[in-house]
This record gives sequence, structure tokens and C-alpha cells, in this order.
Amino acid sequence: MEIPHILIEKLASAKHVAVLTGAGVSAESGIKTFRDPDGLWAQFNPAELASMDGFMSNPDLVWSWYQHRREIVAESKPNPGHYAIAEMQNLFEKFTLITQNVDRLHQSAGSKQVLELHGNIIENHCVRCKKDFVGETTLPDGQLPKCSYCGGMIRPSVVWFGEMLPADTLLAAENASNQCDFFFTVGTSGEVYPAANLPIVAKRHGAYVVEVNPNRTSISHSMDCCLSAPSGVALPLILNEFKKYRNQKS
Ligand code: BJW
Ligand code: ZN
Repeated sequence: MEIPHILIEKLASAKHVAVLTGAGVSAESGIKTFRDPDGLWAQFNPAELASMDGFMSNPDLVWSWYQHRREIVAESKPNPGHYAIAEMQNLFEKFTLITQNVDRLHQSAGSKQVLELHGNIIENHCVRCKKDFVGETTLPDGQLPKCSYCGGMIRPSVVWFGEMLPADTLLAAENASNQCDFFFTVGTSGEVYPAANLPIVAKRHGAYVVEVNPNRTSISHSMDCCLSAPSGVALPLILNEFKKYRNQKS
């Protein structure tokens, strides 16, 4: 695939690069996306599994779904897309990685200070007193674990529909989108707010905005450039071209 020269030029002159990622970045690591034809929402009902109401009406179902996904995540490894993003953090004056993913594969690839908009699937907390728990599993008798402080139910520390995103993380993501001069949106359908608004904010503030996704999305029409390819292919290529360009210039 061909990387447009203008993209490399814009990247080379950028002082602050921001990247927003979604489930597509982890697809090449064997983790299902949500809204692709073979994605999680084709098989499962988001209202039942990714909302507080769903959890309160059937905690066993929700807990076992997350346990299953945790097992898949535990066996997964970062792919070339994650590694390319991790490498970018050392190439620019300022770099911000914003992710909607809960799998922590960016951190496994070496990315630091990742802004996790939708929490993570590794940690849990008590719905009542909010105390954090890590590594809770179903008890041997099949019962769900309860909070050892207040007896409340323990839930995964992800952000479900209708819940607020962590305020400080969202603010940092909005600030980066306001201030960056280059913005990548990678592997996200742009269907879920407020994350889907970040590339639009970046564009409105004058950033050069690039989408990396094998398919068109709800926000493709707002982009300066759409690269129709898997992120594990496109991102290493972009990095390669960027380094060649920078070496020629120095
Ligand atoms: C590849 C690839 C490859 C494949 N390489 N790419 C404004 C308007 C309308 C609605 C709202 C609004 N503001 C808020 C809302 C409500 C709601 C919302 O957005 N609803 C829409 C669906 C209509 N938002 C919320 O409720 C949020 N909270 C909130 O706004 O609080 C304030 C508030 C409260 C109440 C009322 C109003 C305001 C919270 C959203 C939480 C989302 N949670 C989930 C589950 C997390 C836990 C879990 O993992 O179980 O987060 S849902 C799911 O979607 C998950 C994802 O992070 C999120 C985004 O999905 P993503 O990452 O984009 O994945 P896909 O599958 O959609 O797309 C994958 C893409 O990859 C595709 O495009 C492929 O083509 C591509 N791809 N292979 C690159 N190899
Ligand atoms: Zn508690």
C-alpha cells in the first residue's frame, strides 16, 4: 500500500501527535471487535452485558462473559500496530495515546501514560463502596465474589453505556485533541461518544487527521486522509516512511 507523501510531511512537522485507538487495533491480536460482522455485538446484547441495569438483573451472566474475555486477553499478545504506536511516543516532542480498549495490550507493547477512556478489563471494583480489587474470579462454589469491606457486588472496572467516563482521563484526552497538530484515529468505528468526537475536535482545531481502518466509518468523511488497511500493516509502514524522510532531511 502507498502512504501519501503529504501525510509523512505533516507528521514530520508535527510537534504534538495524538492517537485514538479502538478495538480494531487489537483485532490482529485475536481479540474480537464489537461492531464488525463477526464482532461481540453480533452475538451478544450490549444492553444485557455492558450496562449497569444488565449487571444488576443478571450479574452471573455479565461476570461469566467478562471472565471469558479476560481469559482471551490473558493469552493475547500485542501486534505490529501496538508496537508501532509504542515506538511513536519517542519520536515527537509531545505524544498522547488515547484508547477505548480495555485489554491493556498498548501497555504490554511498551506504551506509557495511556489514557484509558473505557477503563480496563483486568481490574474490578465494588459497586457500593468503590474499593478496588484485582484478580477476583468466581468462587469454587460458583458464587460471585463479594466486597470484603462492605459485602457489595464486585464488577469489572470498565465503562458501560450510560456511565460517565473517568473525568480526568476524558479531560486530558480533550486537551490533547484541542492542542495536537496531528491526530490518528485507528481501528474505531466512531460510533461511541464522547470518544468519537475527539477526532472531530482535533480537526476543528486545525490538526491533520488520519484514519487507519480497513472499512469506512461514521467519521471517515471528516478526515484529511483515510488509509484503508489493517493497523498492523499501515502503522509500521507509516513509521518506516517517516524515519526514511527524517533521515533524508537531517
Ligand atoms: C480494524 C481492524 C484492523 C477491524 N485494523 N481497524 C452522543 C450521541 C449519541 C449517544 C451518546 C452521545 N453521548 C453519549 C451517548 C451514549 C453512549 C453512546 O455513545 N452511544 C452510541 C452507541 C449511540 N455513550 C455512553 O454511554 C458513554 N458514556 C457517556 O457518554 O456518559 C455521559 C452520558 C451518560 C448518559 C447519557 C448521556 C451521556 C459510555 C460509553 C461506554 C462504551 N463501553 C463499551 C464497552 C466497554 C467495556 C467492554 O469492553 O466490555 O466500550 S461499548 C464498546 O464500544 C467498547 C468500545 O470501547 C466502544 C467503541 O468501540 P470501537 O473500539 O470503536 O470498536 P468497534 O467494534 O465499534 O469498531 C472496530 C473498528 O475496527 C471497525 O471500524 C473495523 O472496521 C475496524 N477494524 N479490524 C484496523 N485489523
Ligand atoms: Zn464494598
